[in-house]
Amino acid sequence: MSYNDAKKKYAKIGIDTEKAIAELGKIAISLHCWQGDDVGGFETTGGASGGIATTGNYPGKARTPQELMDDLAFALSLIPGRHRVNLHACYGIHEGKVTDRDCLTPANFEPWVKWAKKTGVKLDFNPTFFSHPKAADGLTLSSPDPKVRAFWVKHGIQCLKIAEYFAKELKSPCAINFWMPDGYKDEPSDRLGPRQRMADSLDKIFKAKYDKKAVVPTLESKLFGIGVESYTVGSHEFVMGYAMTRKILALLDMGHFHLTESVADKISSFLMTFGKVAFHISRPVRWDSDHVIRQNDDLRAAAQEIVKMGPKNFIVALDYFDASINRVAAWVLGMRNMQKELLKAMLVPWKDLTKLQDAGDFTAQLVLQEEYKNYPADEVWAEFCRRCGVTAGEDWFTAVRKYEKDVLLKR
Ligand code: RNT
Ligand code: ZN
Repeated sequence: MSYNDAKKKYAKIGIDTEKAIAELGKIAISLHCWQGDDVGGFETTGGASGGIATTGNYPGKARTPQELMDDLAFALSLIPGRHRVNLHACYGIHEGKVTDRDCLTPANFEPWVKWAKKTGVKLDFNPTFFSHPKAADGLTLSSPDPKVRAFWVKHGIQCLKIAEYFAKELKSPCAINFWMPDGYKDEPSDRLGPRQRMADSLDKIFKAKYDKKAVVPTLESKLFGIGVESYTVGSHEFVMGYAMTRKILALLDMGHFHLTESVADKISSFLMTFGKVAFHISRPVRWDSDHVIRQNDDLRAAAQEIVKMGPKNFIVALDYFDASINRVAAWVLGMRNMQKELLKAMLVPWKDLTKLQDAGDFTAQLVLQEEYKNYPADEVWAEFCRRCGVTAGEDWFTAVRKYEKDVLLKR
C-alpha cells in the first residue's frame, strides 16, 4: 500500500493524515544523555548509585564529553524531527579538578550549549542527587544532617541557574527535573520527619531567584529503589502534595509505580490538577528496570492520552538505560518507538469512539478500537520519515552497525 492509499483509507474514518504528519513534526522529545554511558557522567568512574543500576557491559560506551556528544549527534541524525537533549548535572565538563556539585556553574556547561546550538537541539536539565559521597547513605535533601542538606540545597540552586542559562542561550524554556533517591532499606521509625525535611529543603531551593518563564521545575516520585525498598521519601503522595501546594509540576515516571497500575490512567487527573504533565517514558520489567521502551500496550496507552489531551501540554522525556546492547541503537529505537506510538494515537478517531462510549455501545467501541489497530499507520510513518529525510524502516540500524564498527568498537 502506498501513502496515498493509506491517506484515503484514513480519510474514510475522518482522519487527516497530513495533519497528523504536521502535528508529529511539532513534538520535541527530550532525549536522555545518560543512556550513552550507563548513567556514568564525567566526575568519577564509579558508575551510577542511589537506587538505580545499569546492567550489561556492551562495548563502546562514551567515555568523554566529545564521545557522548558525537554519539548523541549521530543518534539524532537517525531520528525524524527536531528534539531536545536532557542533561544531568554529573555531565558537567571540568578542566582539571572536578568542581563539586554545590559549586557547579553555567561555565561547566558551556561546551554543551555550544554543541546544542551547532546540533540544533534545545536542552533540559536535572540536578544529580546520586553517585556522590554525600549521597552514599541514601539521604540528600532529607538527611538528618543539616550540613548534608545544605550541600544539596546549594546544588539545587546552582542547577536552577544552569537551567536558566540553557533557556536563555537556546531561547527555549528548560525543564529541570528533581529526583532524589532518599529512602530507607528497612522500615523507618519516623516517616514524617524525612518528608518534612525534604519539603523544607525543596522550599529553600525554589525560594532562589530564577526566571519562572524560562525554567520549569518538575518533581519526580518513586515507589522504591534498590537498597531503599521499605520507604521512599519522595513518594507519589509526597510529590502530588508538594507540587500542588507549591505550584510546580509533578513528573510521572512509567517505572515508578506498582506494575499493575496504569500510569496512562493517571494522566487525565494530573492534567486537571496541574494543567501540564511531565513524563519519563521508561519500561519496567518486573521492577523499575529501565529497559528500552518498546511499542507495547503501556507505551501505546500513554501516547494515546498525550495525543488526546494535547501534546503541547506535556513534557515528554525518555528515561531508560540498558548497558547490554548498543547504546546508540537504544536511543534511536526508543525515540522512534515513542514517535510511532504518538503517530498511531493521532490516527484514531477518538471523537467517534467517545460517542460510542457515551452512548453505552461498548461492543462497537471494543470492535473499532481493535480494528483501528490494523490500519496502515506504517505508511504514514514512512511518509513522515521521508519528509524528514530519515530512513523509515530498519535500515537505520545498518548505519548504527557501521558506526559501531568505525567508531564505538575502537574505543
Ligand atoms: C530514577 C529516576 C530518575 C533517573 C534519572 C537518571 O529512578 O527515574 O529519573 O532515572 O534521573
Ligand atoms: Zn525517571
